[in-house]
Amino acid sequence: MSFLDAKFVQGFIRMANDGWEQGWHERNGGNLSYRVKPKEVEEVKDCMQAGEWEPIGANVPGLAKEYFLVTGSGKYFRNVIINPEDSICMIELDDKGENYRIAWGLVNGGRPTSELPSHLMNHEVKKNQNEKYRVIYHAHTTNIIALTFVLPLKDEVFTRELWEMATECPVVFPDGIGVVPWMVPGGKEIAVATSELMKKYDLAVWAHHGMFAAGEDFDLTFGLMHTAEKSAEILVKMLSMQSNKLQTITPDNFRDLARDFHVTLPERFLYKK
Ligand code: 2HA
Ligand code: ZN
Repeated sequence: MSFLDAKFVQGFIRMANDGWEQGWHERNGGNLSYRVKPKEVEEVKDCMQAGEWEPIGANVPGLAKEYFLVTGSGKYFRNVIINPEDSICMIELDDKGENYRIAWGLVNGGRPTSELPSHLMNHEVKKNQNEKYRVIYHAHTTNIIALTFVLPLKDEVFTRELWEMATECPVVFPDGIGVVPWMVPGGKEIAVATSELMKKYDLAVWAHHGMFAAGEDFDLTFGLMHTAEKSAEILVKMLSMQSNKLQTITPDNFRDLARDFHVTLPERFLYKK
């Protein structure tokens, strides 16, 4: 089978293009990675080659010898659908989880996403918790970014405010959402901070920058990003109309919802305002 015909590659390309169409990927903004299943690696093994080993910039022994499909550093989400072999690549990790090499793609040169340390450290945390987690997605979600200028940068506040703006939110992300204060992107420090939050949540806000989402497949991960960003859009609209709510979903409403939808909503998010 040709590499681009593989179902996981098609799913990756579609998700990248969906993100572009949402307006979350100006220029080379954002990045996406997928931890490839062994049987999927097998499907495309005839298309692969072995590039030079390069350092990851983080140690991820829990991901040793795994393969990832990732967007390229400096590449545009806008171009993924028309020129995937130039925009994305498949990488293989070494047996220590310290180096990677390119097995397919980036035909005109380049490197995997500048946020590779964050992606891989998040993958390692999620894989340890649940083998089914395979997707890490970083997007420059406009309304979430806007809110990081006006809301306190606290997990409790972002979680509660986003939950209140759309009834589906506490069902879609019952564990809540974490917030990383502003940090220099691309390095190990922000990767460590994000992966710490990923131990508790599937979503992390990067103040004044964007969001990271983790999930089991492309639909769930895109849907999670989309749901949180849509809720942020409603909050931005509401705050633009007037700064106080006339009515809202109350802590007791959330408790009733939790019971009927069989989700556990931590009480620390249901604080009295
Ligand atoms: O340019 O989004 O965080 C890619 C990024 C860096
Ligand atoms: Zn970014």
